[in-house]
Amino acid sequence: MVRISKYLARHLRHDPQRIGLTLDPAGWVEVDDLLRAAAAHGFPITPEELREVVAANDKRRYAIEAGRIRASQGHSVPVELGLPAREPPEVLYHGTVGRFLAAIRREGLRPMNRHHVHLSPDRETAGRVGARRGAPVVLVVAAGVMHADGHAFLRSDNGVWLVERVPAGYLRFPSA
Ligand code: HQG
Repeated sequence: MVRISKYLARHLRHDPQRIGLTLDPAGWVEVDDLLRAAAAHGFPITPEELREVVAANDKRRYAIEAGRIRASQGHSVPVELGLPAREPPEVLYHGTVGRFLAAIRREGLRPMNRHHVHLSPDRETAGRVGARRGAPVVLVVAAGVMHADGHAFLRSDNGVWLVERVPAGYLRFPSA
């Protein structure tokens, strides 16, 4: 399951051309085309396996609709997910690691290789995101104030909050 999920992430978020796929402007591709392309490139996936990965994925990374599939967020290729802008909660969280803090204090949060900065609705989730890279550090984002100042917030289908950047002034860093 994890292997298939990573394969989907690679080809639905980052490198569809590698297996000859083209995503539509909103990131969708026909399920049949995906399965054919994967098989032709030495990674056969059955329709049952695909359904299971999509349904069982704890983070709901992928959505299937009307015979098509897309990644819910996290793209590096240009896609327009068509998510409505919404009012965020007063506070959101970002999980990172200590070695990035000096740059983040200087530049704020930047999307790096993705389209957006990813923010979590709670500390625990942010902690897990940070822990992918080492001892997690959780930053508190003054999302309500940012929104009032005119920054647009989107929420992906799987509950991740997305924003273009977070200027350092809206961040609270842990003391010590
Ligand atoms: C850091 C996973 C230096 C930022 C997770 C992060 C999430 C800076 C890294 C989702 C910086 C980017 C996203 C700056 C930000 N200077 N470093 N100015 N601004 N950073 O992976 O938020 O498994 O692109 O703190 O669970 O870690 O893909 O973002 O450490 O939901 O579904 O640069 O990815 O979900 O890393 O993770 P990422 P992220 P999936």
